[in-house]
Amino acid sequence: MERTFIAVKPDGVQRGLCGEIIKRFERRGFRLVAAKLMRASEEHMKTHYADLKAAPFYAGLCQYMSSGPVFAMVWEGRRVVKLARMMLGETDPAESKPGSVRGDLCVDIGRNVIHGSDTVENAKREIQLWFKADEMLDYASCAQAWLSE
Ligand code: IDP
Ligand code: MG
Repeated sequence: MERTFIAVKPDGVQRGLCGEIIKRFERRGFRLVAAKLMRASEEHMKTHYADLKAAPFYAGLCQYMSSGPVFAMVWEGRRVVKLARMMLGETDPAESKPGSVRGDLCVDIGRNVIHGSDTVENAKREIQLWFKADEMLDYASCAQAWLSE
């Protein structure tokens, strides 16, 4: 079973979108294994976005991400990394289809309300960065038998 790291960014938390976003992942059939509201430091965000170090928006991005509470989550399910990215939409809300989180809930690439890991490998790295092993819960979901054949 695959896991991915999803975070409601500070703009999403401030705009009251945590519930809306959780709802979408729950009803798709994914299982929440960890969640916490936290204020990330700029250092933490620099590590998280290390691959974007050379981007012109890197400094502003790390400031924005540490400017208020982030709702960090780990979701589990079959092909969850890829399916979650589809649910997020494109990085730029203007390119995101209606029905996606970014296509429905935001307008600006610099305030695009949600983060989701882009590969299984990055998901592992990000989950380790944001959560300790004992913050993730293993439990059986009663829906599991009805989600896949
Ligand atoms: P992703 O979040 O869809 O994976 P990335 O390319 O990994 O997109 O970029 C990380 C984040 O950096 C984006 O979600 C967005 O918040 C921000 N970002 C990306 N491109 C731009 C830009 O051109 N201007 C401002 N912010 C950007
Ligand atoms: Mg990315």
